[in-house]
This record gives sequence, C-alpha cells and structure tokens, in this order.
Amino acid sequence: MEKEKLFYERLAERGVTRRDFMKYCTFLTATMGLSSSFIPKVAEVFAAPKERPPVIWLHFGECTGCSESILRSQYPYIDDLVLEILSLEYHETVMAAAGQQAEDQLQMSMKKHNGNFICVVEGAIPTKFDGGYGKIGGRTFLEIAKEVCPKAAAVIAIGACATYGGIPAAAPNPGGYMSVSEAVGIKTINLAGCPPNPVNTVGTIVNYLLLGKLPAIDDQGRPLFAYGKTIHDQCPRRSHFENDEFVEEFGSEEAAMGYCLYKVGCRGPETYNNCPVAKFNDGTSWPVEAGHPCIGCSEPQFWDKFTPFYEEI
Ligand code: FSX
Ligand code: SF4
Ligand code: F3S
Repeated sequence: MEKEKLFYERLAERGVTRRDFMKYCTFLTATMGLSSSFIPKVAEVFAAPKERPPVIWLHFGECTGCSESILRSQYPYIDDLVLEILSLEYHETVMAAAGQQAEDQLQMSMKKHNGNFICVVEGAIPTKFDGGYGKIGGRTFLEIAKEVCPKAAAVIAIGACATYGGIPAAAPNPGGYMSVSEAVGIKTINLAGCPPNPVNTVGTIVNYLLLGKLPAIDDQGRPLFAYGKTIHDQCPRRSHFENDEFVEEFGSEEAAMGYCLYKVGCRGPETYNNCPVAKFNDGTSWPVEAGHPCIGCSEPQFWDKFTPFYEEI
C-alpha cells in the first residue's frame, strides 16, 4: 500500500492524475488483448512492482528512433513508467556514465545478472569485414552482441533494424548488416516497425511481468497481440478500398476526402501491425490517418521489398 501511495504521489508531482494513469492502463490492457478485469493488475505492475527485472539495452546500427519514440512520448510520464518497472542497468542514450565507466558498467551488470537479465537490442549488426562497420569502445557490434545476448534470459529486438535488418541492411548493404537473430544465431522476440509503437514495447514487458512469460508470437517472432492482423483489415479507409475509391495523386480532392491510398503505394494489405488501433503520439494519429500510405515498416526486408514507395506494386 505504502509503495502504491508513493507511486501516485510521484505521478501527482509530475501533474499526472490517477485518472490519466488508469486511462493509460486501460488502453495498454486492451492493446495487450487482455480483458478489462486485468486493468487493476496492469496498474499494479507499475504502482507496486513485485520485481524489477534487470535490463541491458544495446544500440547498434540504427537512428535511435526506437528509444526516442519511448523517451519523447507525448505524456512525459510513459518513459518514467518504463523506468519504474525495469532496473535499467545499461542504456547508452539515457545513462550518465560514459567512456570506460560505461564499459565497466556493462561488464559488471552482465556478470551480476548472468542468465537473468532481459537484453533489449536496437539496431542491425554489420557482419562483413569482421564486423568492422560498427564499433563501440574499440569492440565491434558483432563481438558485443555475441558476448551479451546469449547470457540474457530473453532478447527483445526493437525496431526494423534489430528485428530484420531494416534500412542498414537494404541493398547494396556493403557492411553486411543483419538482424540480431541472424548475426548472433539466437531467437529474439521481434517488436517490428521503424519505429515500433512504444505501447507494444511496454505491453511486451508488462506481459512478462504480469504473466511471467513473453507474449505469444507469429512465425516472424512478432507478438500476436500487436502484429496479429494486417493494417488493411483494421483501416478506417477500407470501405473506400472496397468501393474502388482511390487517391491517385497527393493533394487531390480524393486525398482530401480520405479515399484509399492503395494506388499511391499503400502496403497495408501485406503489413501486420496495430497502428490503426494503437496509433502514435499517444493516440494522436498514424501514417494512413495523416494521409500517408503505409510503407510496410514492420515487415521483413521492408525497404527492398516495398520500394519504390508511392507506387502501386
Ligand atoms: Fe531502425 Fe531503431 Fe527505424 Fe530508427 O533503434 S527501426 S532506423 S526508427 O531507430 O532501429
Ligand atoms: Fe488498405 Fe491502405 Fe487503403 Fe487502408 S489506405 S484500406 S490499409 S490499402
Ligand atoms: Fe509502419 Fe505502416 Fe504502421 S509504415 S508505422 S506499419 S502504418
């Protein structure tokens, strides 16, 4: 009780009411595909965490958009919530340590939590030239990933780059960039998307804390609660597709009327993700709602497979 009271006091200090927080928990519970009876339990994971699993968060070849999408969340408290439920041992973007101190911290936390920590990875791993395209502290990404990932209880790959190679692995790919799973030879849980929706990242972690296991996945390693349906099957423009009402040119009258974006390159029919429901920036909008076709960012090899963008294929 005391723990919970302090939690709500901390939220209040940041101007977040209990009602705002419960609203977020309701949204998160629904996104995770759980019934509303789980809402109080989800709230408890944040307010009175039984355990805070140690997390080592690695960055390789990427734009840091995945971390940014969580840290720059519109409600500033979402990032704090993530920190409430995790014991973040190492994360280059947010940690105060730098240089040798940071390297020591990585080694120390790996030893201390061997076999028990969650490893979150952002970014693809270059494999050509002995991994020479990417180094941290004099060691290649490949070397670091091979050392850290196998010691983790679970590896969560975040973003298109870590899950399937993403833009770094797009042709001609001179560095031989690969997904974490391919480069290290391990299984990862894949939170696909460029960037993935933060609610799916939080949902995966909360699922682990609440139910003691990672969520069920599809054959591409993606949690089914978030990637179980195509964009097309959840799209509010679907009736226009069925009625042959298409946008043929951006800026046109049809575009203003919110017609289907298939003919200007929408890859929604082949893309599995929950953007139409989860939306971005805490429910503000998502690509198709903003008038932009889905470019298939949560599918394997999306860059090579779906380009040229803006054309029907
Ligand atoms: Fe890739 Fe993420 Fe796109 Fe960027 O870490 S999925 S380029 S949003 O930052 O990896
Ligand atoms: Fe499908 Fe895209 Fe058209 Fe939506 S805009 S109905 S996802 S093709
Ligand atoms: Fe990506 Fe398509 Fe969603 S481009 S963000 S999967 S609408």
